[in-house]
Amino acid sequence: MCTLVLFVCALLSARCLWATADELEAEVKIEVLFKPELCSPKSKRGDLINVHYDGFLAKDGSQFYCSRSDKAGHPQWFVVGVGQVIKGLDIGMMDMCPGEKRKITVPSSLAFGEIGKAGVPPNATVIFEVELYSVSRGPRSMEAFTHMDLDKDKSLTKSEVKQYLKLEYEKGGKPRDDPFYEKVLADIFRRNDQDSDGLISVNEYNIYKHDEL
Ligand SMILES: [Ca+2]
Ligand SMILES: [Ca+2]
Repeated sequence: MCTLVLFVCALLSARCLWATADELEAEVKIEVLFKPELCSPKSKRGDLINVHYDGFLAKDGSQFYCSRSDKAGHPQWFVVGVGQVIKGLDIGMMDMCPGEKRKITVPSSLAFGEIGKAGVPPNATVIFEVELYSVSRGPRSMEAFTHMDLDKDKSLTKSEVKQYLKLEYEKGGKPRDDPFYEKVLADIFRRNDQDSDGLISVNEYNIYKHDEL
């Protein structure tokens, strides 16, 4: 049934764009390994999340990715639900709260496809073990942008984003040192500062519609 749906999509790609959300979700298997008693806030499309994830091949359990050792071992930041990670993770990390752990099984079509990547052969089903640390509500809302844009010049400098992150971490009772923030900022700017001018403009920031907008 799923295979058929994808096949039809390949033929009718325009329809596919509109029709697949529910169909795709059906293909990602989510097992909740741990859920905190107080499970809030829950991740939604457009939220900035901070997460550790380990990737394994379904066929033999071998590990191909570990965010604890790759990229200097700091948890990864990304905006969920907008294509910054493979589709299977975008789908599998919805409605997830800080502290929650999940095992997410993703078919190859929603992971690395027919080509694969280093450590992942073609057409491989992959499994991610994911631990979510934080959910920043609506980082793509203009309200959040205005809040971060301290000098109101409609663009975000690294120091403006840094102050925001510091506050977020301090609120969470986990202040960090400067090298930590520098790594996180480098990550955020690499993904979002598309013209590499060192600033995140309104357009660069607001390219995705948040559910609440
Ligand atoms: Ca500014
Ligand atoms: Ca820019």
